[in-house]
Amino acid sequence: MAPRIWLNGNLVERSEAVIPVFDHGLLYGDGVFEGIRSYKGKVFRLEKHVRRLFDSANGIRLAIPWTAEEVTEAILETLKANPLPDAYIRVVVTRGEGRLGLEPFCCCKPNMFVIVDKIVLYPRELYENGLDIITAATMRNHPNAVNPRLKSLNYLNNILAKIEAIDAGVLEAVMLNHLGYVAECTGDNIFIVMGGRLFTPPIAAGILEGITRDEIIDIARKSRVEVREENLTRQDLYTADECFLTGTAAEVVPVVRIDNRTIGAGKPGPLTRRLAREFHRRTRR
Ligand code: PXG
Repeated sequence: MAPRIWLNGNLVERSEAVIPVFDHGLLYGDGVFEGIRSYKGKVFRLEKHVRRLFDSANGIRLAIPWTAEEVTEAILETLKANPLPDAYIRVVVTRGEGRLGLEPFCCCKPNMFVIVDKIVLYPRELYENGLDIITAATMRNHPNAVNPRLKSLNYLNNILAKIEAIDAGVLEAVMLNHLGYVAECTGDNIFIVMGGRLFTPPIAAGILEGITRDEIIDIARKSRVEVREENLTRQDLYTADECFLTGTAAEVVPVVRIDNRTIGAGKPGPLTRRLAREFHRRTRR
């Protein structure tokens, strides 16, 4: 069955799901989005994703003309129309159609759409063997520019870092912030294990407050693993016992090489495996 897209209140065929070329989401990347997953037909942490969508919109002074309940309903309705056991849900709200020129408030009606599809970010064997990543020269957005906490439609900065990764023959890149500390990867948060403790950069390092990140912190603390949100340097990554990435699409991905330095034993570590297993359990129950 062809996918059906929710567009401004209607479920339409893919060929009819079109956005005008004068939409500022397209002209200027002026808009926000969410990437959500469902497992066995049940949406994981839907409330948190909807809240973050509204927080992102608020950050760019975009008033979503639907309530949080209506957005939630739209997501569930689209999922029902596209029955996939494990789905990826993309919610996008653009500034809407306007004139040429940056002025956002001439766009009087935001466009919103919801796509339900499949997503595969990394090949299956990488979850067993671990990922090889690099540090990108492109730095993460300064928090006083477009704050990385906003999931905006303007991901070019991260795309530039992703291109660096691809050029280097790997799949992902870690980005540093304006102070040179580790921020996050292009679409995932980063964690390391050192001496049995879990470390991850704080939100103030200029990162997206990942919903998977929160989940992993919670799982670790509940199993009495000490978690520290601290500034990390590249050298901290190189000397870590274990390293892994977290994200809605990627879930928990072990990292075994960074800038050609082998991390720990060069294979996914025991705490990484344990946290990944528990995360898997939480998403499917
Ligand atoms: N950092 C960045 C920059 C992200 O874009 C994460 C961290 C992880 O956050 P969550 O809340 O997902 O744990 C993200 C999330 C996609 C896609 O289509 C990207 C993300 C999530 C889902 C899909 O590329 N990024």
